[in-house]
Amino acid sequence: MKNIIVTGGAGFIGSNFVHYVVNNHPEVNITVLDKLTYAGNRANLAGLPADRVNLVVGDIADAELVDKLVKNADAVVHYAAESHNDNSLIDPSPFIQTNIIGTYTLIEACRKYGVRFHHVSTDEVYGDLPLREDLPGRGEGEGEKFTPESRYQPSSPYSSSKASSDLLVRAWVRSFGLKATISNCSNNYGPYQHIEKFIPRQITNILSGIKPKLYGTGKNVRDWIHTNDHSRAVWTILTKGKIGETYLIGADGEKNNKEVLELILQEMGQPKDAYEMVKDRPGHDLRYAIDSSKLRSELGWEPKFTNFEDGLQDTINWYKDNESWWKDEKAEVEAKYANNGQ
Ligand code: NAD
Ligand code: TDX
Repeated sequence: MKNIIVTGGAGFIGSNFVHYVVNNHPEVNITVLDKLTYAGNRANLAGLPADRVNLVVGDIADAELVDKLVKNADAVVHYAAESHNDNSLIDPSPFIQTNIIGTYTLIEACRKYGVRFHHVSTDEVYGDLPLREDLPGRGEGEGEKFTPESRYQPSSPYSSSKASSDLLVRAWVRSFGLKATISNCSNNYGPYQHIEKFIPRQITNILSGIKPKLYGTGKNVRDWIHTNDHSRAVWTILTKGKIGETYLIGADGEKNNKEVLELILQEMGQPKDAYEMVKDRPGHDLRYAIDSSKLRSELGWEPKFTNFEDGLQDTINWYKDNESWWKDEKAEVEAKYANNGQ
């Protein structure tokens, strides 16, 4: 695998993967295909060697461009997406266009040229799980986590568009022999995450003198994984995964939103209750939890960033040290939320 295309490689997780490959696999050259939407940022690729990383600014739904690039590639690792649930509730249309039509465009080109495809997806395609406190036996039994066999029942326009794209990939594998794998990962955190997302929004709120905003009661649980662990998992699946298989990526990082916010406040020297409760997200998924035993036992992957508090502190430090990366966008992002009562 010498020449790979990374779609969405100027976004949060895609750019982390590009850095990971450049630093760990010197034989690989990367073409990043990214539209540079509000979520894409050239700065995320700064400092990478120009002879190994080439940024093509373009749309994954542009069939002509995609055909030209895929023709000369050994593999496509597909991260590009509209990725924010709250945005999908305001206007679903770009989610349908990029996540569904865009994925369709890529797999058609990969089918034509017999190119290996890895589809990066989310645990949200499986809908949500009951809170552990509401489970019989306090949730210690079976059936408490998502597995690759879990039923698809997405809740939001975002997650249903990702579910649609997963199903297209599965059908292209079965009907056309597309050489594809799929991964469904839990919530990522780390540097370079857009400030519309929960953790960076609250960190940059505190740094801007704005009170953090918690949706609803804060009981909703997310299963956090450091984005570096996600990148290593995707590389493992790309190189060792079995064609046609789905792998779930997670690091046993379940925490409710209130706990996460209190940790951020504590680590930033604020009182534990220095936040506001705001309007809940419509259709807000209750709990996500990943069973990643297939990835661990079959492909030998293990997460390395298992101390959430330490990873969070590093993330806070990164936003403190890189104000110029986020400051210009802060007012606009908060105005959009305020307009929505959040
Ligand atoms: P992001 O919003 O930070 O980045 C998305 C990138 O895709 C941006 O660089 C953007 O410019 C690009 N893009 C958007 N539309 C495009 C188009 N039509 N053509 C080309 N490029 C386009 O998202 P992220 O959080 O880095 O997520 C990346 C992928 O990982 C997504 O597929 C997402 O569903 C998946 N994922 C994310 C998480 C998470 O916690 N953030 C968890 C699991 C899976
Ligand atoms: O201000 C906020 N307050 C708040 O309480 C925001 C922005 C969010 N929340 C809550 C909603 C969620 O329960 O925090 C949790 C995390 O929210 P997001 O960061 O928006 O992530 P989520 O909706 O869980 O989806 C994320 O993980 C799965 C990514 O954005 C998706 O791309 C990925 O597929």
